[in-house]
Amino acid sequence: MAVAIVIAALVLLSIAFQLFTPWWLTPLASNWRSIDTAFHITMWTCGFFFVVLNLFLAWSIVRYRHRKGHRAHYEPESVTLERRLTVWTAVGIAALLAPGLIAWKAYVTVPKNAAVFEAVGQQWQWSFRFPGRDGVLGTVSSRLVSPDNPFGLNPDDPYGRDDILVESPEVHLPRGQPVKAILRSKDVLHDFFVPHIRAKMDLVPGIVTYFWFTPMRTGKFDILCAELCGVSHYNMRGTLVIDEPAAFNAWLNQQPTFAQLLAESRPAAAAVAAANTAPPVKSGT
Ligand SMILES: [Cu+2]
Repeated sequence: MAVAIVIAALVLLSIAFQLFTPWWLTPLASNWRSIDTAFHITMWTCGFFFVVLNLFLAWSIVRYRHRKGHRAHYEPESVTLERRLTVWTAVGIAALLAPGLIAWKAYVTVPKNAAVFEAVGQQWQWSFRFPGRDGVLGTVSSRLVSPDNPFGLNPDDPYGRDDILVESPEVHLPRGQPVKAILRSKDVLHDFFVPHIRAKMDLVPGIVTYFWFTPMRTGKFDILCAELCGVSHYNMRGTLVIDEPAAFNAWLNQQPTFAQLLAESRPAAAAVAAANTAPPVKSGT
């Protein structure tokens, strides 16, 4: 009997927690209402069956408790019952997965007019790349990553010369413009997550992943890494700033291109090389 009361209390507490929790979805800042819809369908369906099944369990414990003169009916197998359970479970899971698949297809079907940016993850920071005037991101290789070329851009690829490199965890995007996010990792698994955008996708070393979204309102939103990626994983944060298009263009124009960074790093590299080859200065005693 006590177990039945505990189960019923757990159901009531769970319902109360759902109704009064302060931890709910952040206000939506993108076009992905379909992801919220899929989330709500899943949550209310699971919630309904959670309540019904647990109350049925509590009722069964009371109804079929041990009493003198009552004997349990022993039935180890019931083919009919198992068949019904299998069929209805399959129908239930398919019904739960279907809306998610529809939302997912829309999430990775990039519209033709989408702009592009790249988010690069490494332990434990974000950096970003835009394609520059030609609209095409230059080719990259992890073999080319160095302190002077942190993005691993191919210096011989003309498409990469005008690429705009943002070596800071703050990235800006224009409001109202569909954008394709291309995701790349330099080391381990990371996950690009902006809760307000409903954007979440793994960065997998060796492959490039992507999704798209349209920012719908201006503001500052947290970028998080949602994949446990090492000791400073908790600190792998960034900021997504959604600007009006004019303010976005002004910000983008202030960021350096790969060609500019190369021109800056070459004299510096030459100076370092010259310093290394100079004879060591003797201490004067
Ligand atoms: Cu990470």
